[in-house]
Amino acid sequence: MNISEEVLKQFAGHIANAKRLVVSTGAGISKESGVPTFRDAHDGLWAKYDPMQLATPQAFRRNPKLVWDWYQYRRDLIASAEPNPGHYALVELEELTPQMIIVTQNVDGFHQMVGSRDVIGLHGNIQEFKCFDNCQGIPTLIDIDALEWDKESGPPLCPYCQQAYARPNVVWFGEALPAEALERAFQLSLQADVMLVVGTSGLVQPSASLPAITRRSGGMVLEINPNPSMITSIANQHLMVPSGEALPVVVNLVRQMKET
Ligand code: BV8
Repeated sequence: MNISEEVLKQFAGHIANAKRLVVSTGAGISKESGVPTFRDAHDGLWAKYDPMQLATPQAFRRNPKLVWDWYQYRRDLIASAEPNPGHYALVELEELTPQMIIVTQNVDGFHQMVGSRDVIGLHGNIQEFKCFDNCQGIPTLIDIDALEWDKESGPPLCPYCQQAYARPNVVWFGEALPAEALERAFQLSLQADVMLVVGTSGLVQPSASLPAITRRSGGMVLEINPNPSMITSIANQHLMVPSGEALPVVVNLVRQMKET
């Protein structure tokens, strides 16, 4: 990693001194697990589709099988992938900084899988399913493993209303984020003295506004992303390194600083 020890120590020092640390993650933290990010070109059959055109209620209404199959493809990708050293480093960081919270845009469930204790999922969970009409309340969760249906035909019908289809329990473009999760994320961003932003392009709102909230309320924004993003211009410091490499090194320095 061609970053000087001095720069790394400065970056880690801000985190070691944080009193109210929020870590905001995007698809980039799962890239080294082999899970393509939203902006990556998907391969094969899905290469010709733009995720932005598929992750919408309109797309699902228009062609439920196409959208259902795309999510099945992504669930298969996630099932064959493993959390990477970046996810595990955040578990260690949580042990060093107990009040740390992770706010993630990701739907792959990797933070929860590796044992991060306090994770706010802003965009839902690709492994969960609900009734498209939320016929029993918001959300009407469905256990599709308990259902029998012709898997080639696309989504099963909701077993409760038998009218609407089952759909992934994720937030689509044009849909509101879960109110409680979003409110908590806003409050935490307001109160944070340090927000560590890892692997997000900062393009998707309202999640992308969280670092600016921290900055505006006097907090510090630190970024880990091998590329510039929409967050970079408001970051106090930016490590242009893949998170799977950077996070273990930074967290190890934080540990040394806290132990001295
Ligand atoms: C809403 C779940 C309102 C589904 C996703 C202003 C305010 C509010 C809304 C809007 C607004 N402007 C526009 C909108 C509408 C829209 C929006 O933001 N559009 C954008 C694109 C212009 N927002 C919405 O529709 C949101 N809804 O606001 O509703 C409302 C209110 C009340 C009532 C009704 C409606 C809903 C947005 C949520 C969409 N769902 N996911 C699914 O996954 O299928 S978003 C999805 O895309 C992901 O969850 C993720 O959030 C996003 C992708 O972003 P990233 O995670 O950043 O990933 P990306 O690929 O972009 O970038 C990856 C980064 O990683 C890159 O920077 C790369 O350099 C970096 N990287 C690569 N390798 C590594 C790495 N980093 C570290 N290490 C590496 N190795």
